[in-house]
Amino acid sequence: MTTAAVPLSPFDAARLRRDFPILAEPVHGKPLVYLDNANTTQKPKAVIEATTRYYEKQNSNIHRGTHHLSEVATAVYEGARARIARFIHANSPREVVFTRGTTEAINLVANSYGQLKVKAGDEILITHLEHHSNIVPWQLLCERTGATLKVVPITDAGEVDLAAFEKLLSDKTRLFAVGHISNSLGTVNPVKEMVAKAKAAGAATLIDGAQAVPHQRVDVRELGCDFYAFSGHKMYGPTGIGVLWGREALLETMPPFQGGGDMILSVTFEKTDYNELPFKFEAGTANIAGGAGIAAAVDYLEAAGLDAIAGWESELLAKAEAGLRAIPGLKIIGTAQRKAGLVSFTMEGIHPHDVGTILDRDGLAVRTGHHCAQPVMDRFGVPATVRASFGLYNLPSDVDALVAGVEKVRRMFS
Ligand code: C6P
Repeated sequence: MTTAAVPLSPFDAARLRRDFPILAEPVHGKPLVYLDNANTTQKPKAVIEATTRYYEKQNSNIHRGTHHLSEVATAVYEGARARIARFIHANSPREVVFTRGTTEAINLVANSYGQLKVKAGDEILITHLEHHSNIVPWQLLCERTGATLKVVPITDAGEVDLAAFEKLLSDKTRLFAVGHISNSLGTVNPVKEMVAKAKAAGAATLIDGAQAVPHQRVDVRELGCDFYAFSGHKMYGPTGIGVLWGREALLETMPPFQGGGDMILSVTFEKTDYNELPFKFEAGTANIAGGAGIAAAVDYLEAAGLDAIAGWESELLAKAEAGLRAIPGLKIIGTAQRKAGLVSFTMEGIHPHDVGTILDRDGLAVRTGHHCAQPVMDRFGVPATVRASFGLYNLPSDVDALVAGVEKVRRMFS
């Protein structure tokens, strides 16, 4: 079965694809069709080489050695921080805190900002679209402080109900946390507008950008938020490294998140003085190789062009949705006006896990399950969906393979 003819732009995904060695590895004897990019992306040679180069030629601990290699490693890591700062248009590298990923970045804010500002009677506002990483840290904070978690409902299309959002904002709202792009439905939220409204109500604002940074240009100053979190491994970089960007003035006021080496200036048993930004929030030995890798990933993304990537992926999405819609019994979950990078769907009478297992035998990697967004599944009355998510190296032929594979599943079960 072929999909509806959708014209595709001249973005050279086929050339970029050759930069990713794993995409040439067969799976179950079939060519790999990798459509699980929202989970984690594959890594280009440039990223793999940057981390290998670090271990082969630059490895040492940072910030605490007078010897040559320590200076080299420090330059690699701090160079990566400066690269990230330019990439997201931060005012300064001091605003870029390295974390293990989005999850740790959000926990950092929930703990540190939470300790500073949130008390009984306050409210934390999130939306029904959030990933568990942008729900549970706030629940924990509410349990600790006696604050209340409020949730903005979503519509049947999977868009945030903006009228309800405005009603839920009040002078009790201490912080508003929202995903830039939903990992379960692909909805692109109007975060700039929402942040402006939340700020006008006096709330601090956090954007979970895990699903946005690999797919579109992000300018934290233009967005106007206070915090922005993302993960290296979803943007063609390594696992185990991510970023919390925060406004410098706000970060300055916040207490440390974890204690240990590197986050201090001086320690006595009576009193510890904390290090300056951003080191105050980075206790213990850093993921230095991860820094080398994430900087290479940023170079790679910018060379490919974020606008071109966004355009290419939205064409793949349109082609996929057109093809999938033609399959009897298939329902797309999440039909927002603005969607990016992924399509979630169910099939009548067939469990998503069966779909995923059968596709896998043909070399097709999709994710099935609740996508760490169980409240979204509950909202749509489904236990799980099948999710195909796109990256810059996906080709129209990958979409054809997906649609053909799903049609094959339908025929097997009918
Ligand atoms: N979503 C997915 O398949 P970490 O694990 O910290 O790198 O990222 C967590 C996270 C936070 N927010 C959003 C919007 C996300 O999509 C994710 C990770 C993966 O959708 C794994 S559950």
